[in-house]
Amino acid sequence: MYTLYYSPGAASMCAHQALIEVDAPYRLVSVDLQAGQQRDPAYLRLNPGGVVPTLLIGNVPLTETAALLMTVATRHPEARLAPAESSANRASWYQWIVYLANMLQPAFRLWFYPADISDQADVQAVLKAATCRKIESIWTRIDAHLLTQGPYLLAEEFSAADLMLIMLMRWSRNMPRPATEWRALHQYAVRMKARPSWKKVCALEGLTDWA
Ligand SMILES: N[C@@H](CCC(=O)N[C@@H](CS)C(=O)NCC(=O)O)C(=O)O
Repeated sequence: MYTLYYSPGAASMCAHQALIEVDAPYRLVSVDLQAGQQRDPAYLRLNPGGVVPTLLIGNVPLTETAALLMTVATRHPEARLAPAESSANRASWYQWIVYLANMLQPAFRLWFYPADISDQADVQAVLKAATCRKIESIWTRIDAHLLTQGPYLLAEEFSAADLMLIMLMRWSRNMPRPATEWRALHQYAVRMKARPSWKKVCALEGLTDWA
């Protein structure tokens, strides 16, 4: 039995969608980020960083979105969210998840939480502008990849890496240039949003803002 500590649309979303895809029994626990519940001492014992998501596997807490995603995919091989162990796609799968976790997700962290770096409004403005350019350059790279090697990150093989990408694309919806303004990314979003697991995770998390 899994327990996912989540907040609607936050980094927990792709792990939630993965749990739906693998059809595993799980329980959701809401963490109200606005109310600061992520800093409650009881929650910090599970996730010392004070962020969502946290996944309890039995009673053992696991943190870091990419780790949750890879763990759920690997524990449920029949759902085929992870390519076969020794396949070439398995290596690409690690590469894409680590790329998204190392390069794109931290850029979004700076975009949404510039106060992590500075309390000064002018510093935050410069940081956000630079971060916006960084995120857009990543969309350009992924768009070019999908254009020639799509339709998914691993060509014909849908995987957990796609769950992470579509979540991160959704985060750009209110940015000056959302990810869907890139042609291949737009088509990719249409494809990904048609998945029953996407519709279900949005319904369960009450998300109606990226139809
Ligand atoms: N590296 C962490 C980052 C998680 C993260 O930044 N989560 C955000 C929501 S998307 C959060 O909990 N923010 C609340 C806060 O920082 O107070 C992960 O991948 O799990």
